[in-house]
Formats: sequence, C-alpha cells, structure tokens
Amino acid sequence: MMQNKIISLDEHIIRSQRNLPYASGELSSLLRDIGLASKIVSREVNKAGLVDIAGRADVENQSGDDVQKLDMLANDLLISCLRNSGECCGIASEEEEDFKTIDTHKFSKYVVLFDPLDGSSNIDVNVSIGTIFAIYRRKTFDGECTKYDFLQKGVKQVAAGYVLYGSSTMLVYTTGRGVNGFTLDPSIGEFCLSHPNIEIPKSGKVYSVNQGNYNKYPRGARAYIDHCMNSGYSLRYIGSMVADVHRTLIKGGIFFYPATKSKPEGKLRLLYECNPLAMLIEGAGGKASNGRDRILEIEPHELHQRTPVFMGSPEMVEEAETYIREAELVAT
Ligand code: AHM
Ligand code: MG
Repeated sequence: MMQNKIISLDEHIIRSQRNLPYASGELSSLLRDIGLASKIVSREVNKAGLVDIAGRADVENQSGDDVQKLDMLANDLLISCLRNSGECCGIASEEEEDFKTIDTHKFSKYVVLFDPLDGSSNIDVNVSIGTIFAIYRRKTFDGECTKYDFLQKGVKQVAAGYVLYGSSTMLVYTTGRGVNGFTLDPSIGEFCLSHPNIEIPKSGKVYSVNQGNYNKYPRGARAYIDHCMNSGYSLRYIGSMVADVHRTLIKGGIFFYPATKSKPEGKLRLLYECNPLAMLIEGAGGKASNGRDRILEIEPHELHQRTPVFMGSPEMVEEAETYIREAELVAT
C-alpha cells in the first residue's frame, strides 16, 4: 500500500515560495527560524513540570543559575533565534516595553512582532498556551528600523501564525494564500502538514468569552451573550486566546473579549494578538472585528495598543455586530 507522503513545514514553506515570482527567500527563512524557535519553546513547555521552572522567576536552579520564568524564556529564545537568523531588522514583543533593532541586520526587509507565550495564567496549571507571531515588511528603506515600521495596520502583514502547545504542538500559519496547520512529530522533531487549507465553518454553536465579566461588558456584548444563552449555544473558555481561537478556527464558533468598565479599550493587544489571529481567521474565511470595524483596518498608534475583539465564524461575528449596533442605536 502506498503511504501518504509526509510534508514537513520546511518543505511546505519552500514549495509555497516557489509560487511567488519575486520571493527572495528571506520570508521563508524567517518562517523556518520561527518554527525552529517554537520547537525549543515546545520542549521547554513540555518539561516545565519536571524541572519546576514554570512560573518561578526568582529562584535558582541546582547549578546556582537564575531560573527564568517560562514566558521570559520563550521571549529570549525567540529574540535570539531571530537575531541569529539575519532575516529581520527588528522585533517587538508583548513582553518588552519597546521594540528592539537588530543592528547587524539593519538592511533586512522584515520586522517581526510576537507574543512569546500567550495565556500566561495557564502556564502553571498545564493548560494549553501558545506563541503568536506577525511579520511585516518594514516601511522605512534603510538604516535602523523605527517604531513606524511596527505601527502598521494588520492588512499589511505578510505572514502570521501561532504555535499551540497543547495535547500536541501545532503550528498554524498563513502568508495570505490559505491557512495551513502542522503537527509536531516529536519522534522526528518535524512539524508535519496535518491540517491543509483550513476553512472555518460559516457558523457554529460555541461561544467563547469570560462570562464572569458579564456585568462589566457594554450593553451590546451583554445582549449578544444573552442571545447565545437563549439559543442553547455551548460556552467554552480556556483563557488562552491562542487556544480558544484555535478551537474556533477548526470547529467554528466565536471568540470575543469586549471592552469592560475597567478596560474600556479591551484587554487584548492589537499588534501581538489580535492582528495575527485576525489574518488567520480571515484567511480561513472567517471575520474579525472590534464590534464595529475590521480588526485588520485599525490604525495602530502605540505598540501595546489594546482593542475589543470578536472573531470566528462569519455569520456569528456578523450577528454579534448587529447586537452591538442595535445597542448603540438605543443609547443615542
Ligand atoms: P497574556 O498575554 O498575559 O497571557 O493575556 C492574554 C490572555 C489571553 O490569552 C486570554 O484570552 C485572556 O488573556 C484571558 O483573560 P481573562 O483571564 O481576563 O479572561
Ligand atoms: Mg497574550
């Protein structure tokens, strides 16, 4: 019997690059470097319980070295892989206050933004967490990159993806031509294509929101939650955006984090979390909005800007937008 051919992430990236007439290979190398960094993060996440490094920032390990918190470790690993790769001229991380230039590669075309380990409240309790990344072409032409190279609308992303450290480790990415998912086979250390051309279901029956905040949400979001409950939808909320969005992408449904009274801008970060996941959701046929406007069209003004977010199956996001619009009409 003929066995199906295994397609590795590296092979997939090279094949896809062949379809782009002017590709220079830099973007492909960058994606492969992120894949490599995420394999190391995956190894560390998997042994976190064993070596007791999760969530402990100020303790020493047996050899007397400082032991890093897992999210800082992931941050440093990604930065050093990207520094060594030579394919990007700057990075910005959710864990860093400001962006970093990579002086040795200041003529590279790309900048990379990432949330090194999303779902921090789940790190210590063995629940799925993930790395989210976005790649943009720089706006300035030469010299060191500047803040404006990072402050670009999500529509300008040339690639985006995430790595989910769950019951298995998966990498899902897009360069704007389809969304593909790869599962890490630990026995050979390769991401293998397991979910080709992901398409999100048009509608679903699962909603994902921190319902404990119900009383703090604006009227429109509350009305939509009431609608979900009255329609008999199931509530699923992991509390790691990357894991909740992954389920939504594969099974359909809606994930949302509205504004709250204490966080009128919402909680989730536009550049590190919402834009890359919005590119994937849209690439798979879904929708991503702040309740009114498309996430990918929001003009960023600062690196750590936050936004309310509603993303998932297109019909459900449109329905949520309708509830929000109607609530605003009543209020005016
Ligand atoms: P983090 O980047 O510090 O992990 O915070 C982002 C996380 C998301 O992954 C998740 O959707 C959200 O915060 C959960 O927040 P809450 O606990 O308020 O529901
Ligand atoms: Mg996060």
